[in-house]
Amino acid sequence: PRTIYLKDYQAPDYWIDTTHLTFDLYEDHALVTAVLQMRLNDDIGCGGALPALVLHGEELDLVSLHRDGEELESDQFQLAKGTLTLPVEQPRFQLQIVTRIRPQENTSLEGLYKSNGMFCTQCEAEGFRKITYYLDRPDVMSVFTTKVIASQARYPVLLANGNAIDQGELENDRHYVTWEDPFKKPSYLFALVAGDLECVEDHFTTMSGRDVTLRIFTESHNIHKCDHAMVSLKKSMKWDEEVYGREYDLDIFMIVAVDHFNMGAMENKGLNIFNSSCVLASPETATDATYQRIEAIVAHEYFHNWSGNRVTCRDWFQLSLKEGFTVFRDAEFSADMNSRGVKRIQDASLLRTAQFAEDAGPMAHPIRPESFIEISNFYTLTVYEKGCEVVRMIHTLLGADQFRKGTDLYFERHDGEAATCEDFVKAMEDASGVDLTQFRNWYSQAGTPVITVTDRYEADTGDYHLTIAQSCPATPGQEHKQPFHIPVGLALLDEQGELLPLNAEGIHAEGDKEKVLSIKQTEETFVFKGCKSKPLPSLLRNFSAPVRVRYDYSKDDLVFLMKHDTDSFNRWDACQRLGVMAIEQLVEQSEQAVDPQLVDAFGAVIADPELDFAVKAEMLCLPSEASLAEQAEVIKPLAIVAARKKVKQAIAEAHSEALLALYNELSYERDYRPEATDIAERTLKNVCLGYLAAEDDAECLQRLAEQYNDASNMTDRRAALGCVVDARHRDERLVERVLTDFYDRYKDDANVMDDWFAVQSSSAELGTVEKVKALMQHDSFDPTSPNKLRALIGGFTRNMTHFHTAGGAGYEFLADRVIELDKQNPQVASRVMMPLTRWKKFEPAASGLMKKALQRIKAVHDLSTDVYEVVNKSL
Ligand code: BAL
Ligand code: ZN
Repeated sequence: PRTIYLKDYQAPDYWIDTTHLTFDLYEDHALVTAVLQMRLNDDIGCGGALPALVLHGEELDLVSLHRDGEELESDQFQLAKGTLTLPVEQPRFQLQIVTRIRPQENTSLEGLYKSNGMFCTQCEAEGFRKITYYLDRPDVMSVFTTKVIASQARYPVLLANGNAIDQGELENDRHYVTWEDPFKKPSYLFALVAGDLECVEDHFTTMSGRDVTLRIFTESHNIHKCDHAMVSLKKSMKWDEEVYGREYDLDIFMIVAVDHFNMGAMENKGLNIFNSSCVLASPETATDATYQRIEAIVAHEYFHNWSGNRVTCRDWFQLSLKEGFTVFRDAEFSADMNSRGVKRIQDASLLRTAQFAEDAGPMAHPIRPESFIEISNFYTLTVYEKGCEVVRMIHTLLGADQFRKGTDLYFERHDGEAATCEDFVKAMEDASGVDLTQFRNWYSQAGTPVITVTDRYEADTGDYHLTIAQSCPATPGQEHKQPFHIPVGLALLDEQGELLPLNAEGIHAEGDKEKVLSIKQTEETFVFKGCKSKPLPSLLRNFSAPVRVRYDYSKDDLVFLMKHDTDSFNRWDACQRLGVMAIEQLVEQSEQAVDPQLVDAFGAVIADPELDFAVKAEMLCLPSEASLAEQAEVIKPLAIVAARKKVKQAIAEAHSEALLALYNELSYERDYRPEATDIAERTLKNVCLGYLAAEDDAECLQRLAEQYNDASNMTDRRAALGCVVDARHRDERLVERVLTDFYDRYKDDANVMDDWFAVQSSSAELGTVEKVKALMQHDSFDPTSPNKLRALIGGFTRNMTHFHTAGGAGYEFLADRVIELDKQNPQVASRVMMPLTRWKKFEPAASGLMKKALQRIKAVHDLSTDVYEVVNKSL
């Protein structure tokens, strides 16, 4: 396989002005006719001779090829693996290409395929080349017209991008619909759907008064689960007008839910295709977390209409241009719709747990990678979530008003174009006058920077010296890094816990109590005047940059911040730090007692009457196993699980009365609403339930069974199920009973069944490798469904107890699945193998066996580029 480099980017030799597609869909194949108006790119110097045209194409049967109406014989063009090359005689010409494809046999779920009897597409990043020969690259933007022809009885609904302009009936019970998308777009935004679907319809009036029809399509049995997505869509449309001044541009906006989908959702112009798990919800079948995820993803895909579709990416190295920006947009939207503090905590927590791990692993890459073998491997937390943080830092450094001027300028300059990350940063700079020269290092350098903070107080002068030093560990191919431009949110707390005015030279707006320091040097010192005693710094407030902070906080300091800090994120972070300290201590010396200071501090959080429920729930969650693993020098999986469990039990036992009182206070009957206040109460209630389940108390099983049985919504039922499965004094019969009951209730709901598999495979009690193997044979398990694979296998790889402690059997099981899956769906295969790539961080007993499993995968002949790249980079 070939490595592709950003530095080798060249503009295409030809443009495609218009693309007319006709799809004739049959039960065993589809015929695709593409009529392309081609034009030489005048900007490339070709010295008189016209360059040959090289089109991308994979897994296609070429039926015929015409150039300007004349059929080309097979000796007039060359077909090679992945390309079709033909000579060109005129700077403008028309191509007509007919290909035969087999959507029914397409298991990679890239291009055109079938899911539950319906035809659908996924073209990002390079799936369009499995539909027809084309210049399948994002800088080639074309106006598409699509005619879809199929059996009227089987596929009454025929959809494609844009507005429907024609439809009619044909012979043999066939019918057609023609769609026209007036906006130029790259092929990765193409979409088609044909199926027996129902839809819910609504309308939105845009800020200029245009009426837009909104439709969400799904199979008829799920039609009652579309309301939340529709509400979310309308909120998103309004928010984008209010916050960014961006209006929707077509007459219709459609979402289609499909069960078999590699990603969460896809922003195809006017026709978003969603993994059904990210669109369908009812109180009985979806948890609060699912409701919130749906709101966020509907918004994300909708926001792409501007940040991604109207302005797209020049090449795939620029993926973060659309993804980082759009994640930032959806995160701000969710913060506005829900609890801003909790949204920030959850996003920062995900970044620190999973993206920091990526940065520290063999696949580490900058948010704008410099090379790749397979672009599908770069739809990563780095490109998306760290990319979002980079955009957020620009927002922080510029301020909201200048940032908005920057986005206006960016959209104005690049509407209808394929742009680069550099174009985005330049627009921000030009609109605001803020110099972002050094800031660009965030785009080109991988790794998680570390800021090390030291301080000194001079009692006689009242001066407080704060020194911030930065460094960044080496990452593959990047030994030494240039310093980053880092916004560091800061406040200083006095002995009473009040914020002090920040009076220091070089800091504008003296007297402010909160400040974002703009750090550019390897080391910088600030001297704050007039401090009556040594202040306690609150650092990186609101997680102002994606960095690690090293400051020598004592436990007393952390308890103080938990109580007094006005920044929700730092208050939560103080809890996490204290939790990490206590658990790490037990990982090293398991026989020690649990730190009483931590137990008391958690008691104070439980009892705090002032604390907002949503933040309280977050603060009471101990650091996750994954987060503890990320922060460990050497990962000792079993010791982490045991230590965390011991701490949780100690908190539960010490505060059982208070936890029960809070649980009871929050357990009252109410109709389900996915509103922030209700979600906060349910979350806190179920956090309490989790602690109560860790108690040495026979009543607890009774309570779990009651909550499970009486739950009026999935959030409460699912929380109880999780607790029953992993309760301290499990009752095997109760476990069996609730799992069977859950199955019986929801067996017809594919998305809930995903969770039924995940709850078992991820369980420290149930999820043995034998159990997972048995579940793979279950009637409800579908090995062709990415959701099922992610639930069962992904759940198992998150299961620290059984994945890592079966004498290597867990790793061998995963290697077998990867090898098997690679033939079927390389994208999913490459994803599920990721946990093995972290082998170097594990204690020797695990590490050697993980490596062996990777070596076995590497030895397989004919690996996909997806798996090949990951396995080779990790060994
Ligand atoms: N573009 C792939 C799916 C998403 O990020 O929206
Ligand atoms: Zn996206």
